[in-house]
Amino acid sequence: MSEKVNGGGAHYAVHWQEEQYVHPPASFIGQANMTDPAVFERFSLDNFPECFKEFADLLDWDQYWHTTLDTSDAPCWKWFVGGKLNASYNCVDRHLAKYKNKTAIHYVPEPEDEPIIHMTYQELYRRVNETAAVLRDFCGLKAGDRVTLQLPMTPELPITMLACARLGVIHSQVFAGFSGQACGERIWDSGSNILITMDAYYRNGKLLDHKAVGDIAVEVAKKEGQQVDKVLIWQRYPGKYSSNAPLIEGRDYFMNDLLKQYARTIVEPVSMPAEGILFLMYTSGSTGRPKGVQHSIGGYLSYVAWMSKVIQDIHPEDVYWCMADIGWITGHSFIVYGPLAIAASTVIYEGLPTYPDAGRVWRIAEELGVNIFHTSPTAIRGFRKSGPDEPAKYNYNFKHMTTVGEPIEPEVWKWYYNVVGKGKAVVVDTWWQTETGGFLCSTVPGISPMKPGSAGPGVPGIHPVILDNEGNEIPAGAGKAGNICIRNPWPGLMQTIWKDRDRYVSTYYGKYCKDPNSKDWRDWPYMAGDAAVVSADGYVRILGRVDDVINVAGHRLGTKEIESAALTIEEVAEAAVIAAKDEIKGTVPDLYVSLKPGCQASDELAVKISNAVSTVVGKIARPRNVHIVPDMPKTRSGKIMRRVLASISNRGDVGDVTSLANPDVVEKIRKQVQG
Ligand code: 6R9
Repeated sequence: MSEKVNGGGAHYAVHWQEEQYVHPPASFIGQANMTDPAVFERFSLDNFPECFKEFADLLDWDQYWHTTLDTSDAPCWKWFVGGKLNASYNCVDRHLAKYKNKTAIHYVPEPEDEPIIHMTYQELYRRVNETAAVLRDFCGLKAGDRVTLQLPMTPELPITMLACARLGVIHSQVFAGFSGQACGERIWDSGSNILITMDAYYRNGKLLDHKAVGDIAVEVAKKEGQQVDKVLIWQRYPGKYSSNAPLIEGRDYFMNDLLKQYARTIVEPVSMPAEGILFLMYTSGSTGRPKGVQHSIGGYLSYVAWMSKVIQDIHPEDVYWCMADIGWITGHSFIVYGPLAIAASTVIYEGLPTYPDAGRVWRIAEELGVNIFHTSPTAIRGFRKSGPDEPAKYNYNFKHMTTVGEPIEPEVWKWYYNVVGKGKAVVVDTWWQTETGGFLCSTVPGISPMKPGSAGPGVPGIHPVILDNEGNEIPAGAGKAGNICIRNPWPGLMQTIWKDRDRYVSTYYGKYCKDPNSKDWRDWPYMAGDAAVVSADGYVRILGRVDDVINVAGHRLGTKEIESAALTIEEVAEAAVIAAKDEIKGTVPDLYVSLKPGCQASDELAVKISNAVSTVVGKIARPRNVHIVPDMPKTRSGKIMRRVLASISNRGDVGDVTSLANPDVVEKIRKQVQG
């Protein structure tokens, strides 16, 4: 197991400074969308599941539902059964009457001499319709088909997602920074025969060739048995091709050319069942291939809309900036679907927060008048390091800030609050996952006080519980860590894993469901895979993953994926990756490998192994170090002791290793790594 946090009841000492409350300013409460503490009563388990009607009522339905929650196929929950709606209609069309001239998307390109685009709801409507026309009439796509997108951070990404949603087509967006190999596997798993990509995009001052990545993806998918018939290419500069990759006739098409035939075409939104599938989002699990997390239309959209309104506290007149990439769940839920469902103005930016300099983010905030800001601990640590005094130089005013993706140290939280927020903004620390669609734990900013380093209680409608390894509840305030579970299902929860119901059931319910035939939701606590402690006031502190997943800069990477990549190198006999502590990124992968007999360790070989990881998985998975060791520390039954390797990387205590099959190797590795 990689840096395993004990989820089975280890004692957790709470430091005094982690238990301080910080109260939201009156100026925030005065304008907040939700200030009534009765909301928690309204969403108590006594009112479950009917309380979630309040979520669904934020949407426009073509046909109202008859059953709030159907549990007959437990644990594949069906929400708002009988209801029909369209997600694209809810995010665009319905706002036109009131907001057609309001900005839907502010787009900030990386080169600072390129103009910022302020796309109105009317313009978004036109572009979504025309794109949907291409997908329907040129590609022949229809409801239920899957399409893989590997688009960078440009407006064409949300436009393409909404065009799919308009037709009931299931989109599967793969993070643009992922390798062609990783994208190809996801094309294959989802069974897409269309890939939508872009020729190039900017990052760190360079225009990266992205079409070439798509070509590899198509080849990989083909080898796996999935034919891609068409590759649609958006152009970073419409009318100009910014890639060196050759175009394949009859397969590759420029969107810009296709769209000409569909100018001003209106595509009627397809009325979809609430339980239809909106999108797939692949995420890393502990074993094997990444899993296609499957999200519904009605349940998911109503969940993210309510959370955007109540936890993000977005009003139509706000300028809201979530710095995540839309290729991750945070971007799907809290850049695109949630904010647009409630007629927000949402900011998208290309490139890095610190390029060309540490002032970029605050300059954008000032120029656009951003007042709600959303980012990750890794980004905050980076801001603090590269420009600790930078925010004060800019004239922006945040009233609300979010942190998401990994635990935030109380010290980092305080810098965020005092320096970025200038002591005037509330902070919500939102804990949730790809699988959960939207937030699980967070304070309600207009009601509850904040506690640095603690996500807070369950959001309204979410009832967390901490269980030990035997399934006993660890009471709040016991100071003991355990596995955090949610007692009840909720509308934003994934429907299943695409094509793999068994994996869905075993991963999230295998440990704690006592009766797999039960149709009662009370028998199916959802196990998140994180260790946590709850203090006496019900505030949850997340400690980290309990499975073989490494959280690098807020992104989930499966240790198995990284290790399999290392094993593609001929000389490598065994590979083990662990999470090493990092000042900025929280944790980063450290890779240990042993070689086949007769093979020699060398710097070149280490580089070759490292390159294999970035080619197969993606650059974000590149190991900090590749340690070529004489042998792996192993138990007598032959299991690699990743815990021991993690202690060596993190300069901690390796503990008692005398029961290992090869205790002597531990000291050799320690000397090699620590010097
Ligand atoms: C939204 C997102 C999920 C994993 C999750 C946990 C970690 C997310 C956190 C947090 C502490 C927070 N995580 N938010 N840990 N505090 N506020 O990040 O989804 O990419 O699926 O990752 O991230 O370990 O289990 P995803």
